[in-house]
Amino acid sequence: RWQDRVIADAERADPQARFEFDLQRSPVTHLPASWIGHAPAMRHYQGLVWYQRTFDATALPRGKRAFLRFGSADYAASVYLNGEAVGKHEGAFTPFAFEVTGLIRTGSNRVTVGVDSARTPASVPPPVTDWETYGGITRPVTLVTVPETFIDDAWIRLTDDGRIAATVRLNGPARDLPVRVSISGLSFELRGSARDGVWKGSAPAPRALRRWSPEEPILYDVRIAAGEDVLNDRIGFRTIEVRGHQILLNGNPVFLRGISLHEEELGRDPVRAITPAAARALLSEIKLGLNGNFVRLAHYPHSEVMTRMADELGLIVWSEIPVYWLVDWSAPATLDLARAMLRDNILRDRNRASIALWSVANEPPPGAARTASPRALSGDVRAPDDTRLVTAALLSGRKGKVATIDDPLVADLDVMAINTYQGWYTPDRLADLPGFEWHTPLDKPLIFSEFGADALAGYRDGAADPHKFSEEFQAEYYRQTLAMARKVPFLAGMSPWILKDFRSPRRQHPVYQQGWNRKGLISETGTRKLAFGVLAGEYARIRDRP
Ligand code: GCB
Repeated sequence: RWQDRVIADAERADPQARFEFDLQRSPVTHLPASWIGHAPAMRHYQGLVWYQRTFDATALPRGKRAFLRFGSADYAASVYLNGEAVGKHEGAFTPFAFEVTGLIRTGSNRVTVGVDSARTPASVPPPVTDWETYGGITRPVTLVTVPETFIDDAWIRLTDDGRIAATVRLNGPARDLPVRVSISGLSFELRGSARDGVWKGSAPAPRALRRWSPEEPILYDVRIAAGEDVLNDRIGFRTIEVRGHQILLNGNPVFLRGISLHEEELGRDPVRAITPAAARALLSEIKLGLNGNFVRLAHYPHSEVMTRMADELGLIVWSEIPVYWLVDWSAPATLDLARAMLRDNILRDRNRASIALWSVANEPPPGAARTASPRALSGDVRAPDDTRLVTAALLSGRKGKVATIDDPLVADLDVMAINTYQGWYTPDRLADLPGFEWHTPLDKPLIFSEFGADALAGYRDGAADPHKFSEEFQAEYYRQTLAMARKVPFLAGMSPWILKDFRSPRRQHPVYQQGWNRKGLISETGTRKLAFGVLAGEYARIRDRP
């Protein structure tokens, strides 16, 4: 399918020729998109789809290099240009780029991509998840042209001791180029010369620097120049650290008033097309509607559009890789894959001030064998990024009304995080929830990274003891769970499950779910349920307390 030929021409030239395929006469679609956006019947298709298009390129000037960059492809992709294989990638949520300098032609070029959405138990994530697999080329594809030696990576940040630091990595034959980092509006500049393709520099942050925060999400225009290459970015500067059981933003304790979010836009038929407008609509519900300052981007790295919008709107972000439920770690390649995802997520996003937490796992099942891999991942974070906190969403032990944070992984984390569903997945009465006690032997901050209950928007039940799936039940569940949360002295934040009802093929209750997980505080079309107001009220109270 990736041959560089026009099938109709081949058939005309040789009337005996027959092919199993003809991509040039296949249905046309617009990318980025997911299977379900191509055709509703493809919603649950798990397997291979071929894409092909031609594009014109002007002659690549001497000394320039060209790359094909994919924002993401779900789940595995093989890329071909003009009949030649250029590379493969596994993992649905991180970007990848292949060099095509020697292959790109002046004039017409043919790019062919096979995308396979099927996963195995050793995939990350494994086949069973509680969300939709949006197979396809779900984020933009770009042809990037750069100088022969270019800035491959530039990490610009504020350090805990008040300096602005830059690490710049070059790719190409010139290893010792002059490097210059400047921040407009601050008359700040760092200059130096790369050694063997790497340059590190720092200087005290100017007094005039205004730190990024949810209240003042200030971003600066930063210019990074090395040799002939220039990168421009918009970057905020802040510090995030832990002291005892507190999280400190810019040195001050902050309580994370958040909610979880899947990468799925509002509307009756989402296709996972995260435009700036779609991201703004979702994140504004959190920031303005819920009085929030925090979002857990579950359960995988979201589109760059989302993290950039969080920077702009002022929301602290939890970012995670899809180490979810039952990953089969028996093949060493699986841990390598998860490590690559974590690294690529960090490299993509470490200039985003909004991101405060890297999460390495969600509800890994108990057992020594499964702890080893998340533990290795938590150890990986600090080398590429020592300016953020490491966490993982775990389950707790329980005896009667005492819950104990006893997962051995917490010892490796900066911030403990617990998913808890008492009163929804357990027979506990809602009125008993405030009587729960939380224990931990460690002096670390805790986030309730999930709690929630399903409600179908519009299903109202005015009885004294409302039914599950009613808006009243969900609202009461929130009231009682929040009453429990208020009594946890080491609680530093929460991201209940979840802002919006989201597609999940495993949620098939014929009346209440019909393919949607209904734990949203808003419906898929944005209707706010009663519990929305309960959480918004609690967050206003926390925000305004002296
Ligand atoms: C969880 C999972 C999340 C599910 C949620 C639920 O613990 O982390 O992915 O969607 O519970 O609704 O059961």
